[in-house]
Amino acid sequence: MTIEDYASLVEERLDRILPQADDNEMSALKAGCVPALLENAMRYSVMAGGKRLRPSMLLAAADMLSVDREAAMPFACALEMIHTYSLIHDDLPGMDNDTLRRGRPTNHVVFGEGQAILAGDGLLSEAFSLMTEAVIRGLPGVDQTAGLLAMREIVDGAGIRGMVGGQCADLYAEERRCADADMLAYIHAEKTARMLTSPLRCAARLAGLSDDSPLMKALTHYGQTFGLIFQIVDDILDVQGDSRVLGKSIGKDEQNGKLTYVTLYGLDGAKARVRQLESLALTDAASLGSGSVFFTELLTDMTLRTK
Ligand code: GRG
Repeated sequence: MTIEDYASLVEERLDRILPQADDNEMSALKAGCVPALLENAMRYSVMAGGKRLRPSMLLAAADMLSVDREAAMPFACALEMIHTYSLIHDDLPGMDNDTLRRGRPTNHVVFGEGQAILAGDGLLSEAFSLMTEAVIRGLPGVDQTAGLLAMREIVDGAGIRGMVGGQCADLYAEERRCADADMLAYIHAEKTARMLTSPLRCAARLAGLSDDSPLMKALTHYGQTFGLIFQIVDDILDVQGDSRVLGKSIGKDEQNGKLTYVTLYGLDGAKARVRQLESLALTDAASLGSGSVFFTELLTDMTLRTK
C-alpha cells in the first residue's frame, strides 16, 4: 500500500464520520443536534484535501504490526481531525493570520473568526469522542487497556506537552524576535514532530508494545527524526516553494518574523541538516524489519516534496 492508498481509505472514512449538514441551516437547531453551520465549517476544512500524512503513517504502522485495520481506523481519523483543527486555529488572525490553506480560503475567511474557532474546537472534541466510543465498543483484536494507551498517545501528542505547547513557544519566539537554537529545537520537536511520532506510537500501543520494546524505540526515533525533517522542509518551502502547488501562502515566516531553520542556519545549512537527518531516519527505518518499505519511501517522498 502507498500513501495515496492509505489517504483514500482515510478520506472515505472521514466523509462517513463527519456530521452531514442539512440543506436548511436552521433545521438542525434543536437540542442534541449540531447546528448545520458548524457541520459545514468542520467539513469545509477536513474535506479540503491535504496529504493525510499522519493517518496514513498510523495505518501503515498498524499493517506492519498486524493490527486489525478497523481497530486502527478511529485513531487515524481522529488524528486527522485534530491536525485539521490545528491548521484552522493556526491560520487565525491571532496566530499566523493566513488566508489560503489546502488550496482554499482559510476557514475564518469563509465562516468568520468566531465560527472558525468553534469549528476547530468541534473537531478536537469529535476526535476525542470518536476514539472513546471506539474503545468503549471494543476494538477488534485489541484489549481495552491497549486501546486506552493508544488513545493516550494521540491526546498527549496533541496537548500542552506536545503540539499546543510547541505552538505556544512558537508564538512566544515570534513575539520576542527570539533566535535561540534550543527554543527552535523545542518548537520543532513539539509543534510538528510529536504529531508525526504519535501515529506510530499509537499503532505500536494497539499492537501491545511497551516503551521498552526495541520496535517501539525505533518507531519513536524514526517519528522524531522524520518530524524534524518535515518541519525543516516546510521552512525551506516557505522560502522556495510555489504557493499554487503548496496550496498555502509562502513567505509567511519572514513576514511574521518567525524563528525557523532557514533564519537560523540559512538555506544551505537547513538543506544540509535535512540530508544528515535523512540518513539517521533511514537507519531507523531499516531496523523496522519487514514492512519498513513504506517508511523508507516516505522519507524520500517527504524530503523531495513540493507540497
Ligand atoms: C493551533 C494548537 C495549534 C497548533 C498549530 C499545525 C500547526 C500547529 C502549525 C502549522 C504551521 C506549520 C506550517 C507547521 C509545519 C508543519 C505542519 C503542521 C504543516 C502542515 O501539515 P501538512 O503539510 O498539511 O501535513 P496537510 O494540509 O497536507 O494536511
